[in-house]
Amino acid sequence: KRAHLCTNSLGMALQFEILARYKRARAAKLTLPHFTCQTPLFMPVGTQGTVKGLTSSQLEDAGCQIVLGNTYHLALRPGADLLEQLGGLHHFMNWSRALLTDSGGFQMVSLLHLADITEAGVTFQSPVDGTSMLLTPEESIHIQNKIGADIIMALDDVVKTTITGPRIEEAMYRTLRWIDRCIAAHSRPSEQNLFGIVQGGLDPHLRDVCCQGLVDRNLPGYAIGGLAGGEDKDSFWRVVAQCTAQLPEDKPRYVMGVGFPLDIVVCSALGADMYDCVYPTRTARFGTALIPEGMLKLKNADMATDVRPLDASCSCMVCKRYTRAYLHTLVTREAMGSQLISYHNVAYMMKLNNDLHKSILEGCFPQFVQGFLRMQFPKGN
Ligand code: PRF
Ligand code: ZN
Repeated sequence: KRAHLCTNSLGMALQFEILARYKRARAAKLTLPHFTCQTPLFMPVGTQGTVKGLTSSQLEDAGCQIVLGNTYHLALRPGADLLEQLGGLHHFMNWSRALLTDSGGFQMVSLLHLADITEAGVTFQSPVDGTSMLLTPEESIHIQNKIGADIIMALDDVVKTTITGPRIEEAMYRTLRWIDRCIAAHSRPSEQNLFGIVQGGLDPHLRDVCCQGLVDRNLPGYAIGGLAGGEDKDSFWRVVAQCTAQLPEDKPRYVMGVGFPLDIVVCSALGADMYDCVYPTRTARFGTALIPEGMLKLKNADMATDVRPLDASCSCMVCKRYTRAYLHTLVTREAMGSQLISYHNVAYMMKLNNDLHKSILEGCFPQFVQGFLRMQFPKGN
């Protein structure tokens, strides 16, 4: 059932066809080895080979096109060799659509404060037995080759955008040195697409050097990293705007760690195509549903007697079957509560993707953005 992809001499395993534009925004068809996707595209995070609370078939029903996995978590459990023996992550989780794995460094640094970055790679204390382990760019790529995702990410040196000084510059140049080690280590370029990651904090010069350096490597796609880490919105959007202007038109652009609906709409207007974040599923587990008006807190007492669906404009399984009152009763008491809200939230994000895609195709992107903003900010702020 694999899409036939023509692999060029540089070994790309994707096609990116822009179907329509509205100024900088693009609606595209992204053909990957396991699935043909529409952009703009949000990818739910399935850290351990599962998007928390949802089965593979529910993800499919909800319209999900790419699921994200993490190299670090999958390498610890079940382990890369075992995954490879069991037929790769697609087979293991019985997911026939596309997968993307992140390289692992960012997760180690953000989850384990024990992680230490040197030129060799990221050193960390194993949470299994406490021994010191080193994830090099080569090792990250070897593991990702075994996991078998459609898109694999380069190992990058990520620092918080809220710090300043020479560490930002060091991390950007190290990310550029590591990309060559990643490219050299990649053993399946005709089956898996290696994306480079732009770093450089909030410094336009460093972002410029990094974009240029990565574009010179002619990769199948590019990510904008190091954002969504507590910087103000203005700085965040400025970096995205600069990077999308410098990255090639004909390759997908992925803003990492971004999943607030408003950010997705703004970044898509700025020419970004792909996003991932734990937000929609994490906020569901805390009892919050995403709706066109913003956030609906199911724990609130006024939900107890509300017999409306979560979102009257949503046609997902949850909105067709259940009331807010029912979900209010389940939430935080029954696992099913967070599962149903997660399902709706993923469906909501997929509908947002689809609305963005369609509005760009139909030439009414500004009207869509206006309508979206009016719903989210009725008072105009
Ligand atoms: N790099 C990697 N993964 C990431 C990020 C990054 O910069 C972000 C943004 N902070 C989220 N996930 N490798
Ligand atoms: Zn719904």
